[in-house]
Amino acid sequence: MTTQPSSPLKFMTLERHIIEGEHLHPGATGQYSALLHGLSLAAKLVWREVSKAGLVNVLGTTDRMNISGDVVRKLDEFADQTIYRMMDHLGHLCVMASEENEDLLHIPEAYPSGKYVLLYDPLDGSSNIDANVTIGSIFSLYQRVTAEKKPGLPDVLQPGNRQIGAGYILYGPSLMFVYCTGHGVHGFTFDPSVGEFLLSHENIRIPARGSIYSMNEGNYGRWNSGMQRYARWLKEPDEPTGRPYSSRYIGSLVADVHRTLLYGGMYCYPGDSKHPDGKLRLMYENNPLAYIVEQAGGGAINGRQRILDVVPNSLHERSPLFIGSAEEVKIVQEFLEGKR
Ligand code: FDP
Repeated sequence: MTTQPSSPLKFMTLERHIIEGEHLHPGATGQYSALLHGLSLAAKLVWREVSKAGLVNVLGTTDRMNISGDVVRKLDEFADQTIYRMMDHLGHLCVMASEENEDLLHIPEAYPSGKYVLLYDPLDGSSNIDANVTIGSIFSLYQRVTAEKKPGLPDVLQPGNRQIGAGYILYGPSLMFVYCTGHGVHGFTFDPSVGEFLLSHENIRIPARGSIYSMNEGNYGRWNSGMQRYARWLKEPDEPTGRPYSSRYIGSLVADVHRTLLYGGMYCYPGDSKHPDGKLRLMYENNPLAYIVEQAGGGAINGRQRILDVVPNSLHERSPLFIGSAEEVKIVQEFLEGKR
């Protein structure tokens, strides 16, 4: 006997999803879609390298330090160059900036220039690479704002609320592409047997509350009193508020935020007495992740204001980050403001 599925199976590839998204914007030229397609291709190329990391000579460090003073690992460099080379000749970008490079990344003169701007963190969590722990790439898209022939810093130094799209790629047990262009946050899992990203997480909504917290508590002694009170509060037993919360800290921001997006909870990387602005980079990490989490119904602040409203001063500036479920963000904010 043959059985019919009760509803037709719907396979949504990333490519089709991007094109359907384009149809929501009458007059769209397809340039923006081409950018997302380019990024998904770069993801596959980086994944190919990451997935054989223990087998070929791609683990370990180069002899370079990046602008932030971190040692550049071989895979950092590979991911950085792969994303740049994938995106430089499409004709849709006017300029790029990457966490690994001190200055703006201009489009070679031989290629046409477009109206979009790409910022990216090629390999986030890279200190985890050699231990085969989930890492990722993060990207952020803006529209060009300058009119001169050559694009410049104002095109890149835009507040996060001007983003027109953002996403991340997770190199974990499976390869995932999560993106948002203002119409929901959608996750795609790569199916190696067909070579396609398939929709696996449609319209992700972050739970309003959560019971997981994620932070590097090794820094506790350097936190201010509000942050220390909050960290103690999370661990106090209290049934009505579901405490103590569980602690989870991978140490790859993109993976910690992905878990927070799916399960709810709170991720914090505060400033401390040694590093008042914390560790994370506003333009390459905080802004794109804040855009995604807000679009999924959550929140993201730097302790004083909404991350997306921060006006950036420099390409590589750092900023504290408190990101997660909407209710949890309110609670941490109260602690930081001394109201608890
Ligand atoms: P990494 O240095 O390994 O690239 O911003 C970079 C980052 O990792 C984040 O991905 C991660 O969450 C954070 O640093 C970890 O910092 P700590 O080691 O201070 O916890």
